Formats: sequence, structure tokens, C-alpha cells
Amino acid sequence: MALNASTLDQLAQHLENCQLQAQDTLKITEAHPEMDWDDAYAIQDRILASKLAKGARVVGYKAGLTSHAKMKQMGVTDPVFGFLVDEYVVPEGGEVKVSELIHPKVEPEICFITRTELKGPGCHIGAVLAACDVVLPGIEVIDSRYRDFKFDLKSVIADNTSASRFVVGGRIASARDVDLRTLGVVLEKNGEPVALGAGAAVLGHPAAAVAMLVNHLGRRGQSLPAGSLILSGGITEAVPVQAGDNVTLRIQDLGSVSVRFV
Ligand code: 0L1
Ligand code: MG
Repeated sequence: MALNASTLDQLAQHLENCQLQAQDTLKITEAHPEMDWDDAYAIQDRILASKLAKGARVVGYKAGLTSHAKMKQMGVTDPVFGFLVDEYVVPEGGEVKVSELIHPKVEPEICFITRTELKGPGCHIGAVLAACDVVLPGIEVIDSRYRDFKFDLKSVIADNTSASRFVVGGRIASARDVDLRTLGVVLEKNGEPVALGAGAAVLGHPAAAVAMLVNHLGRRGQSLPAGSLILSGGITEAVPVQAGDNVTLRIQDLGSVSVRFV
């Protein structure tokens, strides 16, 4: 670790305040270029600890930057991982208040729910499919706290990978009965298709993103508990949204899920 405990505390508090007050900031590596990967996840851990201390509940995890479209859009080369808490949950068909966010974008994702605990290292697609009964469509609303979405990987990890809201719904399917690589995905904004893709855009198979998450947790001495929801990462580029927009995600064989921005 390159940063001391009080700097980690101060950066975590700053990023959480930016999230809660819908205030943007410069990427934190500008002031702390020596920050390392462990520092980045330690800041994310501190944000989670602060939320848990205020009564939040962890509902799952997310993988981000798992598709080439997203990596290219953001100018980075590796996936990142974050946590999901209950304050991010939006009901199917529900509203997201744009005034609570900085510059939201939406991403179409294939989501998994684990039936049994998963542990790394050595987790692979087969173990993920064996442990997950259910897959379903999800729209992630990302909202980087960094000005104009300009960041590097360490800054974005510290910022809990831009997590802000998500909605899951549609039709639940068995993770083993659908070919997640070939599922067609259509993201619509106000009735118009704005992004198209297929499951294989996520690391060749969306379950590969879950396996990477499990191996990441394993390196940190953690496991993925049974009953976790996992957002496996945006299949297409993220699409900006504003108040008045209605967004629907349709995934072949998995139905649709919608959210409104007010
Ligand atoms: O979920 C994601 O793919 C987002 C990861 C963080 C990068 C971003 O804000 O686009
Ligand atoms: Mg995402």
C-alpha cells in the first residue's frame, strides 16, 4: 500500500460525499499519483464500511469494463469489480431521479443469482453455471463521480466502479438452459434501439466475468455468498440518459426490463 490509513479514510469519505451530494470531482490519482491497486480497493472497502455502518445491506457484486466496447469507450484494458447495496436497487419499471445523480448512463447486462457459495482461486465458467440457478436481464445505471467520466482504473475502482442504481426483471431463466453467448440484446431509449449486442461481448461468455469476480474475491480472502446477485458487465457501450427518458432492455429468451428517468 502506498497511502496511509488517514488518507484512505479521507478519500473514501470524499468519494462517498460526492455520490450522496451528486457532486463531481477530479480523479483522485491527480492528487495521489502513487496510489496502488490495494489502495484503490481499500478505499472502495471503506465506502462499503461507511454504508454498512449506516444500515445498508450488500445485495451483490458487479463486474465492470468486461466488454471490448466498454474498454474502448473508457480507454482501459482490464475489468474492475464493485459492490451492490440495497440503496442502489430500483424496482422493475420504477423511477430514477436524475437530480440525485451527476451524469447517468445505462448499460445492458446479463445478471446471475448464486444458489451456492463460490470460492476462488480457480473458479471457472463451469463452476459458475453449476452454482447459479438463475439468469435475468438488468439495466445498470452508472454515474462516475469523476468529472466528464475521465478516470483511470485505480480511480474508478476506488469509486466503486461508478455504481449508482440498477434494475433487474424480465423473465428468469436457468443459467444452464440458455446459451448466454448467443443471446441477442437490444437496449431501447424512448422506443428507439440505441445499442445492440450479444452475450459473448462480455469476455466471450458472461459467466467468465463472474468467475473473474470470484477469483478476485478469493485473492482478497473473500468468497461470493449464496444468494448474491451479480451484474456481469455492460454488453455494449454505456448510453447517456436524462430526465424524461424511458429505457427498456430486451434480451432474447429473457424478456424485458424497464426504468424511467425523472
Ligand atoms: O459497470 C461498468 O462497466 C462501469 C465500470 C466503471 C467505468 C465507467 O464508469 O464506465
Ligand atoms: Mg456495468
